[in-house]
Parts: sequence; C-alpha cells; structure tokens
Amino acid sequence: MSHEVLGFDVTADALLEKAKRDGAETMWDRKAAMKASCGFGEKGICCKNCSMGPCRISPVEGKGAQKGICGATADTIVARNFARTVAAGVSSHSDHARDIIHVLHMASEDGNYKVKNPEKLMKLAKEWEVDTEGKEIYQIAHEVAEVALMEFGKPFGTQRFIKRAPEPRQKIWKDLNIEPRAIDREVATILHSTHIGCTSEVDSLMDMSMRTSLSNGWGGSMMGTEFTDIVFGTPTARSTEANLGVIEENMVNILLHGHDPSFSEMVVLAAEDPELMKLAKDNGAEGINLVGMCCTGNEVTMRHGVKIAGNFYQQEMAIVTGAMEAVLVDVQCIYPALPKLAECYHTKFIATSPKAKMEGATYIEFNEEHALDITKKIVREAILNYKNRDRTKVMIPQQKSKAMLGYSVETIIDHLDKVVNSQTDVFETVKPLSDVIWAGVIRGAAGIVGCNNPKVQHDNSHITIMKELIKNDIIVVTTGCAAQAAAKAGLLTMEAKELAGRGLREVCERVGIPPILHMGSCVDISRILDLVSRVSKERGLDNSNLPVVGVAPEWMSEKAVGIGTYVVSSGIDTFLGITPQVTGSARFVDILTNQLEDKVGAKFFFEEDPTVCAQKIMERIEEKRDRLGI
Ligand code: CUV
Ligand code: SF4
Repeated sequence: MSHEVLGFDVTADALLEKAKRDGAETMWDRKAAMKASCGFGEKGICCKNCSMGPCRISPVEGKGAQKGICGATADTIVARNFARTVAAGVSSHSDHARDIIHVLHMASEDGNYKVKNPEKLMKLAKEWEVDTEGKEIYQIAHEVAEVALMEFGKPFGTQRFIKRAPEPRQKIWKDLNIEPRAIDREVATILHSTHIGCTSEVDSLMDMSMRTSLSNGWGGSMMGTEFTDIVFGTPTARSTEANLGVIEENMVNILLHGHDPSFSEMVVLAAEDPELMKLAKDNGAEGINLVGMCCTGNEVTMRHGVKIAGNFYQQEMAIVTGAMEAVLVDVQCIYPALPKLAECYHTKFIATSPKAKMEGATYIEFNEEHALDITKKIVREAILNYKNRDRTKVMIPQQKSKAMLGYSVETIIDHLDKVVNSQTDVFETVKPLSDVIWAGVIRGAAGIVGCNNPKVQHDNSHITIMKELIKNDIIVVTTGCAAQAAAKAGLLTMEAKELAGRGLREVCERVGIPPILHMGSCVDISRILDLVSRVSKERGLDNSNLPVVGVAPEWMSEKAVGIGTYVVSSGIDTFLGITPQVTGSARFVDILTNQLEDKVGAKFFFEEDPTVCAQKIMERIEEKRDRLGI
C-alpha cells in the first residue's frame, strides 16, 4: 500500500511488514481506511462555530452555498479557522512554558529541581529589572518566576521579551497594534472574536492571529526556552546517535516521548540511580537504555546526549521493534493509538500528565513535588517488564547515525569567539556570523523545523531541502523533528561539511561546527529568533532585511501554524511544504502569501515539492542580498 511513500526511510519497510505479521495496526492502515481526506476541511471552508451549522461552503465559486447560515463567507470562515488553529498552537507551547516556570518557582537548594544556570537567571533578572541586591539565588529565582507567570495573565502591558526584537520590528508591531499582551488574554480574545457573530473582517482576523502568535514567539515559547535553560542548564555541544538502531537488544529500553523536560529530566536522573541500575542487572539486562523521540527527545539529547530513537512518524515503529519495555509520555504529539499498539507487545505504555490522560494507558501521575520518587517508580516498572519481552517478536533495525548537537545561541557564540581576531574584534557577539554572510562566504541562513506528515515521504522533504541548501552555502539551523531527521541522515556531523559548498565548508572547518546546527525542540525556535535578531541588531537592521528564511517542510501540528505565524510576523519569510487548510479562500491565501509582506515585511510560501522549494528559498535569499547590496 504505502510503500512508495516510505521509500526514503530505510527502517520502515521491514518494520511495517513485521507490524502486519504481529497483527499490529499502524497509521498507514488508518490512513488507507480514511481514503481521501475531507475536501471541505482540507480547504478550511467547514465551519462548526455554532449549532445552526455546521456549514460548508461550496468549493466551486458561484455554485452551491457561498455563505454559512449566518452569512459568513468562505473568507471569514477560513480566516476564523486559521485564527483558532493559531490559538491552539500558542496554548500548547505556552502552557508547556508555564509548567517549566512553575518548576523554577518551586526550585530549591535541596529539592528535585535546582537552578543549574544561575548566570542566565541573573541576566534575566537584570533584563526584567528584578531587584537582586542582597538576595540569595533561590529567592531571585522565585521572584523572576513570579514575574514570568504574570506574563500569562497580566491585565496591562505587553510581553516583556518583545524588547529583544530589533527596534524597527518593534515599531512595526506597535504601528499595526499587534504587540502581544498577556498570553492567556490573546488566546481568550481570539476565541471570543471567532465566536459566531463577532469578527468577520478578514484582515482583522489575520492581525489578531499575528498578535496571538507573537505572544508565544516572544512570550511563552521564549520563556519556555529561557526557564528550561535556567533550571536544567543551557545546552552545549555534544555527540549522540540517532535512529531506531539505538534501541538495545540486551538492555531495558525506555522511550521518552512528548515535550516537557520537567518530566524527562527526572527520568534521566532516575535511570542513573545505582539501585535501579543494579535492579536492571539482577533482572538479566545489561543496563538501562533511555531513548528519546520528538521534542522531549531533543530536550534530553541537547543536555545529556540521550540517544534519539527517531522522530514523530517513528513513534509506532519504536514499539513494533518489540524491544521497548516502556513508553513514557507526557504531552503533545503522542498518537492515541499507542496504548493499543503497545498491547501487541509486552510494552508498558505509561501516561503521566493530567493534561494528557490517554485511553488504554497505564496512568502514573507525575507531580513536581515528588518528581524523582515517581520517575524512579516508573523506571522500576520498566525494568521489571524486561523479563516479559518475547524474544521471538524482537526486530531492531541496525540503522543509526552519529550526530553533534546542543547548539544553543550561547554555544554558537562560544564557537564563533574562537575565530575572532583578538586584536581587532569583539567577543561574545554574532559579528563573525554576520561578517561571513555579508562577505558572501555564506549566502544566508535557513531555519528548518517541524514535524513529519504522511502527505509526503517521511523525512524526504527535510533532507532534500537541507542538502540542497548547504550545497549552496546556506547554513541551516534546525529544531524539532526536522532536526531528528537531519540526525538520522548523518547531516549533524563534522563530516557532513563535505556536502556543503566551499564557503560553508570553510566556515565549518574554521569554527568547528557541522553545516546544520541542531538548536533544540520546537519551543527552542525562540533560540532561532534570538540568533536572527542579534544579527539584525548588530547590523542596525530589521529581521526582514536579512537573507534568512524559516522552512517547515513536513509540518502537521497546530503548534506549527502558530510558529509559522510568529516567524512571519517577526519579519522572516516562511516556506511551508504542506499547504495549510486555507485554500478555500483565495483572498486569505493572497494575504498569507502576498499581502503580509507589505504589512510585516515577510510572507508565507507554499511549496510541496522539496527540490522546487529549495530553489525558491535560494532565489529569495539572493533577492534579499540584492536589496542589501551585498
Ligand atoms: Ni514539538 S510539533 S511532531 S515534536 S516537530 Fe515533532 Fe516537535 Fe512537530 Fe511534535
Ligand atoms: Fe454556520 Fe455561521 Fe454557525 Fe459557522 S457560525 S456554523 S457559518 S451559521
């Protein structure tokens, strides 16, 4: 059935065959059962915002229903649906950030959670004008956390981090009245405005979508990154391995899947417990093998080098190997199908978050007060399950690749400092990066991010675009499942510089970095915003002037729509490899792919063919260079 779709992924075919033998259902069976996806939904012209409907607009102009019962046009319905998608994405990211901030708020010298990066905390305290005089570090931590928590619901003012944006960008936001206010307020307001009989004006819906998305990009998401670094440390360069081949034949395998590092970090700690390691040995295993998937996998690999089992699309395959003692999940991007799939094997599927209880799962509620006790209990469950593994049902693919990752902005700047001429140059800036871009040694930069989507070949769009860009001297930074695709393909290695053009290759050699830099999880796209904005500020320009782009080749989640919108609103063109559900309104498509440029200096591009997409990215980058006269 689906094999032509999977041709690119070398581990998939055999595992899918195995799933069939094992009587295990996968997404491909369900996709086949789904037949074609809903044509109205696909175009975004189905509205169920009230119970006079649902209403669906005829996709053929001038024929059939052109308006909902209330009179909403296709334009309004598409724009409203888009706005609600943004709101859901913003909520997910920002609510995740809220949890991390609560963790800092409860951090203490002798508790489970500590301040691992006091310098970053002090910097933030200063930035936010929190008085630190004569206070000990945990008091400061709690006060800074409280200030951050107010960012979600404060009645007045705008997000604190928007001051980090280049000044021309701040002005654009101010003039358009899209400076983001409290995060929860933006989400509530947009849900209000998209209620029946509220906003029907399409441009206004777009503006509100931008403002809401910015409350995440320069609010929730950015706080998520900052506070995660404060509590668990800022990532530094390290090596790991990626793909299903990291699952071990003779170890207790535990898969971490989801997003929130306040859980996964504690699992990492639990797995290092000597008693539990001994228990694993007593149960006949050689040890405990933690492996990660999706963004929580990115979080723990960036800080501990935990191996990457795979990305979004491989979540079922990891179980089909038959060698997974436990799958531990918290929130987001976890298939509801997994608990049932786990039943085909000995695998224990353990849900841990009250925000994501899952049908059919074993539920062991995680709470931060007793974090380590709970994760130890969970790891113990996994260990005790090792003896139940049916060896006749095990098939672990051999494929795995080495990868270098952990490139936070701080780590990138550390690397750049090494090439700074100590006589003439300044340290601790992105100047060397902007210099090589201006000199044309590197033509520009692309942030390649996002998920997998079965509408296209797994990982193929990510890898095709990445290879094409580095070959043409465009440096790539990456997060999320795109980063894991790069890791599996061996593109996060020093050797990958051989695939780069001459300019980029030289930069990689001098600075000692791979041509593609893994910057973390989806929340860490805020690191990319930070990096780009530093270059803009260094040059006295706006983000929209720079030869940089965002790309989401295989995105699927509401979060991705929220991200794409804040990236564009931040002045960075964004290329989408999957067309969003907006094509039922030619006017809204024109807003996204054309008119936005006049407003915010950047726009969306829809291009599903990865080779053509790479071509368009390069054209756009050269266009930006021409405009700069470089
Ligand atoms: Ni948060 S949002 S599939 S894990 S990148 Fe991976 Fe990243 Fe998309 Fe989910
Ligand atoms: Fe139909 Fe309007 Fe109700 Fe939507 S809000 S379901 S278009 S009547």
